[in-house]
Amino acid sequence: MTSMPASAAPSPASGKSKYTLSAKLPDATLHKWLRDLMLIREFELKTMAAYQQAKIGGFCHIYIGQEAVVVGTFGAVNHDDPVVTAYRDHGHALARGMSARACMAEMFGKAAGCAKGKGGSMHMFDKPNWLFGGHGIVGAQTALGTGLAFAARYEYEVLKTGPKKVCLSYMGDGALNQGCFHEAQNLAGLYSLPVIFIVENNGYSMGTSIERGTTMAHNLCLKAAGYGIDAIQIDGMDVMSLYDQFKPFADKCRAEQRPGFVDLKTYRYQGHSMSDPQKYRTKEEVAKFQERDTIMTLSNYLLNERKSLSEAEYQKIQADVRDEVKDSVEFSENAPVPELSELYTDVYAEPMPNLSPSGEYTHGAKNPLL
Ligand SMILES: Cc1ncc(C[n+]2csc(CCOP(=O)(O)OP(=O)(O)O)c2C)c(N)n1
Ligand SMILES: [Mg+2]
Repeated sequence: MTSMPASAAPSPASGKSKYTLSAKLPDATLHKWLRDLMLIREFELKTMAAYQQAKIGGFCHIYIGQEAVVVGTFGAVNHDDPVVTAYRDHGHALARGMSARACMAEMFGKAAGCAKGKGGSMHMFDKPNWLFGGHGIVGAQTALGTGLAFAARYEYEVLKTGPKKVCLSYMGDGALNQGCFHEAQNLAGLYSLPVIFIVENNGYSMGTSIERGTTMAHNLCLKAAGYGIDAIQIDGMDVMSLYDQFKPFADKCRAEQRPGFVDLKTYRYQGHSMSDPQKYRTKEEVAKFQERDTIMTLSNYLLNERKSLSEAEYQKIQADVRDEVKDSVEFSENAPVPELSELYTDVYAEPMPNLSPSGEYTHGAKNPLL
């Protein structure tokens, strides 16, 4: 699967744009979105190739088809709004600003990787870019997202050290059934925490379709209603219309410091992981979603409707992202593995005895929460 050349895109039906907020964004922003989408796609294609050559080990889940989700939702929030996600996380890392080198080297198990080569594909972490992982336990990250939102609201309201933030907590549709997620929603609703649970609803949890796995699959928003959480359903295949719907919702969650829930309909073109015979769906079903591919739709809009991008500029972006990803593979191949001594570091965050009743840490620092 390659990103489709713009020339293959159908002509727009009419001269009038169907987009609202996103159409008002500067050319540079939309061109950057296109580049990010194409970078993620190219990165994933080369990841698959490296995996097949056994240069990458462990579990590996490809994001192709879902790229619009991260590009459109990140575009609607600030860079210092915290983000946490599940294991299908390469796209989140790249769209947040992690270098292709740090992301690829992590999968190659090299010391230059974002988690020093100790995490692999499922554990992309990037503190400067406010990405708090990459987590392999289905649903577990929803509790972390709720905690990040608690911290953000505490900093804003109590400590008065930060701006009003909103935390984006991504999850797969399979996580809807995890107890942890329901506890997280309950606390978020009860304490009014600014966390947006974004369900990347690609229709399948491994080989189980959403209809076979969860109640009210036709209207997931009803699940959030039980926790007093506002919810919306968004088509996540087209980055611009996704942004148009998500932006006001995220703004409201930030302004009111309230949680939100988004049923974001998307689709993965590849299998669940690198070893998936995909017996549970048809080629026709995959093709139906590919007809609405976001790279095709956005490049078509920029080339033919908005006319802000030339065919040559489009080709240049394609060549640039190919170079960037090729460089990341070469870099990762040649980079050193972690030192043996690294086996014993980063195992525990910072081992520390319990807090003393007086509110002092045993090493002397005052606990700010007491
Ligand atoms: C608690 C837990 N149970 C089971 C698994 C095994 N498992 C790994 S991925 C996965 C499917 C999750 O699907 P979904 O949440 O829809 O995410 P997607 O792969 O579609 O992005 C399962 C069941 C796990 N990692 N954690
Ligand atoms: Mg899924």
